[in-house]
Amino acid sequence: STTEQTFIAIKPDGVQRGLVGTVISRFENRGFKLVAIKLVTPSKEHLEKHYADLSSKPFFPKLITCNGPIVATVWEGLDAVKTGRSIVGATNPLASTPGTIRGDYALSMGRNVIHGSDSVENAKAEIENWFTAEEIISWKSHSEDWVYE
Ligand code: DAT
Ligand code: MG
Repeated sequence: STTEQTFIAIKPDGVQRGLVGTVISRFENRGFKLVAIKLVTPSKEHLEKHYADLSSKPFFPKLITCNGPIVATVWEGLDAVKTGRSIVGATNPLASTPGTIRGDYALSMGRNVIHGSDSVENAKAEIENWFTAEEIISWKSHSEDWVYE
């Protein structure tokens, strides 16, 4: 549906490299609506919760190491989760197609610039983990009738 939401975060490497505007532009340009955004330096506990599914992986300690601010965002639109993942690209940037964010701006797994939710269910949980209900803004975009027929 056109009100599906996904959690997209620009990771510390993306923030450091000045890719915040680029990432936001790609989602805006595609037609998605920004409904939440903040710059935040997450705690280890917060990252542990975010990456809980991966707690048994050998690279988990690295994942939950706080190495600077991230930009947390929520985007709304048609098929936002799946389309968001296709904008993000494959987990390993070397396997990401040019035209995706990782395929255009990254080379290594631990520096892959961006996070995107992988299912509607996980998106809901991630949005809740990063934002309060009041931080999710409901608004009507003037483009809506021109993005959707
Ligand atoms: P994605 O970010 O594409 O959803 P994921 O959820 O499987 O991928 O993993 C989360 C992050 O963990 C990923 O963006 C980069 C890191 N990661 C995943 N697999 C890895 C691996 N085999 N070695 C090192 N880092 C890895
Ligand atoms: Mg993932």
